Amino acid sequence: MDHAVSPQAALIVVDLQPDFMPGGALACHEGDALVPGIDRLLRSRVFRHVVATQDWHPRGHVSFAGSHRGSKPFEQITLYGQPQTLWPDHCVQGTPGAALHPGIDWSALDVVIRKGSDPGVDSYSGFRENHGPAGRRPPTGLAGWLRERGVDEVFVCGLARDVCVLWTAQDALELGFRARLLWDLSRPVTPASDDATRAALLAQGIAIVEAGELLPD
Ligand code: VGL
Ligand code: ZN
Repeated sequence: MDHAVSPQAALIVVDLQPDFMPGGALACHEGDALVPGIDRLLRSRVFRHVVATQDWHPRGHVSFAGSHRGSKPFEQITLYGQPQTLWPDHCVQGTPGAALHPGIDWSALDVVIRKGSDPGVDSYSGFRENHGPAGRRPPTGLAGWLRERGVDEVFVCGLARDVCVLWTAQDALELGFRARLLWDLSRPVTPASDDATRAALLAQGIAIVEAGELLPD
């Protein structure tokens, strides 16, 4: 049967972890609404290559408001000369909130990229940390993993649409992959950001697609 997904395309499921869902430490708006759709997409086996990223911070991580005396969650500080949002403490290594979401059948998953493990650096994108020495952002190895498998196109879904999903799609494009964002299979931390997210994607040539376009009828 003919459908829209090339065998050289990968699905990247970003940070589908309980801490980003309602009741979690850093809940996204309707953050659990995408779980059945992502589960269905994984079970459909339309992607030959499937990656998950996992936000995976040590206790006391620099991005945590709790690590900065007198600071509150969602405040901005300057870190390495760049704005850094301070988040509620979240996705602490080994805690249930940091697990890959237990409501998903992960059996089609090929690889998990853990990120944000450096205590002093945040990592929104699955491809590169936010900061690094000499202005270079250290790679996670994901680009090489994809290239070695002949992948030239990625579809990004998960949480959060305005943070890690967006950064992952933008890095994918910058690193030479065609990139698309699965809008209905992502949700934002800040719903008011959606217009800006759409505009950024449009300006950069990252197509917005819906899961229904990928599944065979
Ligand atoms: C995320 C903020 C902090 C995300 C991760 O997954 O979008 N956002 N850490
Ligand atoms: Zn984080």
